[in-house]
Amino acid sequence: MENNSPSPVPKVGVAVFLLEGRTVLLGRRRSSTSIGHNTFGLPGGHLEFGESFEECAAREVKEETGLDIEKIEFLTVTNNVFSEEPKPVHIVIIFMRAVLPDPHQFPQNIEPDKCDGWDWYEWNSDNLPKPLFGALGKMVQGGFDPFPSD
Ligand code: IPR
Ligand code: MG
Repeated sequence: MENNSPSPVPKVGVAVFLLEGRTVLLGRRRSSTSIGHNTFGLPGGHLEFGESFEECAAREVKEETGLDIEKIEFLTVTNNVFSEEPKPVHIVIIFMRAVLPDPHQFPQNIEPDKCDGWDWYEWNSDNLPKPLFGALGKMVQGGFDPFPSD
């Protein structure tokens, strides 16, 4: 029998704003086993035992898109309780940013069971796809800017 009771402890996720010009990489999530089904989210996933945030960011982006990244930097952290999900979960999400060493690399959809495909979107509320993954939507509403100020 399926267990729909909440996970007893919070998890840690790492999500990556992969920046190219004024755009970010987003994909529509397919989440039969995870959260945010049909919402557009950043590449990322769960922190593994012993990993640094930077290592997790690089691993998850590679696993999900085939892309190598560099200049990986911490941006912010959010505390997220997904109580309305089929399997409620509490995830602390570490948001990182990074860029491509080779801007001519194209993202591949390496995990089609988890994502419909990746594309680049301008980071403003008019041009972003909808619906956004919950935590990301709140950041847009709050005016969060993942781009460096210089
Ligand atoms: P996986 O590890 O399957 O990529 O998990 P995810 O994409 O559901 O990630 C969960 C944490 C996210 C929201 C940063
Ligand atoms: Mg993921």
